[in-house]
Amino acid sequence: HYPHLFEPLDLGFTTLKNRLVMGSMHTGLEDRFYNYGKLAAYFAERARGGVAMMITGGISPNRAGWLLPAGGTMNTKADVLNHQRVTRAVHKYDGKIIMQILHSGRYGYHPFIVSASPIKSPITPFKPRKMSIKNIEQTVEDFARSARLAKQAGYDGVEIMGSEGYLLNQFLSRHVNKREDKYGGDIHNRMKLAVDVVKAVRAAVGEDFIIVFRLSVIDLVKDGNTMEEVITVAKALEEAGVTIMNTGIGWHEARVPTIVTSVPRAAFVDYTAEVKKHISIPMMAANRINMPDTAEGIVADGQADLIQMARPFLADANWVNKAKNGQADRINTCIACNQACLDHTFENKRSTCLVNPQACYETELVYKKTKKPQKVAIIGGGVAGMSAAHVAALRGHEVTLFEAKDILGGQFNYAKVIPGKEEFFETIRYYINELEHLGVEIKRNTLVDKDMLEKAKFHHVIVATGVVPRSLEGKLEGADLPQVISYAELLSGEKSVGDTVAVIGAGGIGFDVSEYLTANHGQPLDELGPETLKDPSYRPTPQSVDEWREEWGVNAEPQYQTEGGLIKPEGITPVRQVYLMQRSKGRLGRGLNKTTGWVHRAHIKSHGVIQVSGAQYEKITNEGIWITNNQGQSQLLRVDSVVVCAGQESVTDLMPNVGDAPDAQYHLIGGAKLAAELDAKRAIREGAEVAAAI
Ligand code: FMN
Repeated sequence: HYPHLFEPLDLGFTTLKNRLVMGSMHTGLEDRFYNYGKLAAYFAERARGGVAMMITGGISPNRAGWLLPAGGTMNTKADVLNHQRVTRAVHKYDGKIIMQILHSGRYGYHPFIVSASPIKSPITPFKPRKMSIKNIEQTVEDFARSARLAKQAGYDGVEIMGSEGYLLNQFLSRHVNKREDKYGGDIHNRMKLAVDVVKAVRAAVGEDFIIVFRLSVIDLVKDGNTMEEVITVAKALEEAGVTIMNTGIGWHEARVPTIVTSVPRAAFVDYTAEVKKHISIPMMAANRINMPDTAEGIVADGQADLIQMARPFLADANWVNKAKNGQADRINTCIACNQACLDHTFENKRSTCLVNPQACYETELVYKKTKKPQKVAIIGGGVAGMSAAHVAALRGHEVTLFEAKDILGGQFNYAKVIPGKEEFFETIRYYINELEHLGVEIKRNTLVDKDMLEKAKFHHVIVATGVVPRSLEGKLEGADLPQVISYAELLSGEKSVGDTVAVIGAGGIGFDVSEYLTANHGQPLDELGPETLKDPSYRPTPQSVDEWREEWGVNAEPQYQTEGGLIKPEGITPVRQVYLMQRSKGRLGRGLNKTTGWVHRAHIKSHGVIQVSGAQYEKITNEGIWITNNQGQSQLLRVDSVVVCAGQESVTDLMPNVGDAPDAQYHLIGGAKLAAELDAKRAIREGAEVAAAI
C-alpha cells in the first residue's frame, strides 16, 4: 500500500522510516511545565501510530518572541529536563521528534513585541518596536542557543519557523520590512536574518542534526514575495545548512483561507513542487492533505519528498499504521473544521479535536477494556450516538444502535452537502465502518418506544435522539405556506426553492444555507433527489483547485510574479438572490468561530447575499416576506421562497419521567441534551465520555 509514502528517506546521517511527518501545532500543553507528562503521552501515541517524525508546537527563542505571555520556552536546564520527558517518550516508539523554534515578531500578543519595522499587524493589538542591529544579532544567538538546548533535550532536530507571517517572514517580505540597513531592501538583504539564523543554528548543533526550515512558498499578502524571490531564499537556506525544506502557506493576516475545510485538498502543492525543482534537499508539502491517496499522489508525482500533516494527526493518532495496513477507509479523517484545535488556541484553551476528543487528553479520556460487558442501547445514529456506540463497543460492551431513519450520520448528512463542507462525509464514513468492524448491531428504520426499551432489558440506554428544526408555524403568519421550508427539507433534497430566497436566521446553519443557495459549484440537491442523499455512500464533489483559486484570487501560475501570489478574484455570478436575515442588530455572523467565521462572511459577501439585521418578521405572503426593518419601517422583500434556520429543538421523548425508576440507567447526550446552536464537538465528546464511564 502506498509504496512512495512508505519508502524510507535517507538524510545521510539518519533515516526517516517513511514520508509522513506530523506538522507543528501549538496545543497549549507546551506552555506549562506541569503539562509535559500529558504532552509526552500525546506525542508518544502518535509515534506509536507510525509517523516518521513530529514537530512540536512553536517554542520561542526569547521573551520578545513569545506568542502569548509566558509561553513555552527552551532557555534553561529546567526546560531541558521537561522536554526530555517528551523526547524519551517518542524515542521509545522509534519515532523522531524535532522542536520548532518560533519567534512571533509582530504577531505576539503582548506589549514587548518586535519586528523588522514598527508596523502593527491587522490581527493583533500591539505595535512592534523596530529591532536594532544589536537586537537582531542577539536574536540570532537566541535561536542558536534554543537549538543547542533542544539537542541536549534529546530532540532529533529543530524546525525554524520562517512562514505564516512570523518574525523571519516579516523580514523576508516588503510587506513589513521597510528597513534601509543590511537587513532591508532587496531580497538578499531581507533574507539575511533567516540565513544568519540557519548558519548560527547549524554551527551550534553540528552536522548530524536535522534542521527543517518552514518557508513561505506563497505569502498571499500585498507586497509579499514573488516565486522568484522565494526560490532565491530557498537556495540560500539550503546553502546555509538546512536539511529539509518545509512548506508554509500564507500569512495569518492573509484574506485568503489556507487551512479551513473549504480549501480543496492539496490546494497549494504546486508552489511546493516549484520550489523543489530549484533545490536538492528534500522538500515537504503541507496544508490540507488528509488522506493517503492525496499524499501518495504528491510523492509519486515528484511534487514533494515528504508530506506534513498537522490536524490529521489530531483526528487520528493511528493514521500511518492504518494507511500502511490498507485500512484507509478506517482513518478518522480531519475535516479541517478548526473548532476544537485552532479555535481553542485563540480562546487560550487546550487544543483537542472535534472528531477525536482524546486528542491532547490521552491520559484523561481513556477507553479501558471493560471487565463486565453490559448491554447498551444507543438511540439515535447521529454523531453523538455513533461516538457513544464506537467507544462503548471498543471497550467490549454489547451495543445496539437504533436509528429512526434509514441513514446514519444525523445532521452531518446536511453538513456534507454544503459546498465547501464535503469533508463531513468522511466522519460518517469513518463511524459506519468502525461500528460495523466492532460488531455493533445497527437497527435502521427503527423508531424505538419506551415499551420496547423496557422489554429488551438493557443495562444502559444512551439517548442521542438529536434535534428537529424549530418551525415558525403558529408563531409567524404565513409560515405554513408551501414556499416556506426548513433547512432540513432543503438539504435533504425533499423540497426546492425559487430564484430569490429569504433565509430566516443567520447562525451557522443560516450561513451554510446561504452558501449552498448562492454557490456556483456543487450539484442542486433537489436534482439529486432524496433517494441519492439518503445513500450514506453518496460523496459530494468538492470545488476544483482551479475554481477555488479563481474565486479567492490566488495566482495559479507556479512561477507567479504577482506580489504574494495574489491576483484579482474572479467576479462571481451567484445562482440566486438571497437575503440572510437575523432579528438581532449588528453585523451578521458575529457568533461564528474565530478562525473560520471570516471565511463564511467573505463568501456571502462575494456571492451578493443581502444581509439584513435587526429585522422583525411580520408575515409571509405569496409576494414575499414582510419585515419591520432597523429603522422601524415596514418593508416587503419580494422572494419566491423562505428557508427557516431559526434554531432547533431537542428530541427527548424517550427519557424517563422524573419519578420513574426504569431498570436501565439512562444518559442524555448531544443535541437531545442541549439544542442551542448545533454543536458537533460537544456531541461527539459527550458520546465518548458517557461510553468511557459505563
Ligand atoms: N504551525 C506552526 O508552524 N507553528 C505552530 O506553532 C502552529 N500551531 C498550530 C496550532 C494549531 C492548533 C493548528 C491547528 C495549527 C497550527 N500550525 C502551526 C499550523 C499547522 O502546522 C499546519 O500548517 C496547518 O494546520 C495546516 O495543515 P493541516 O491541514 O495538515 O492541518
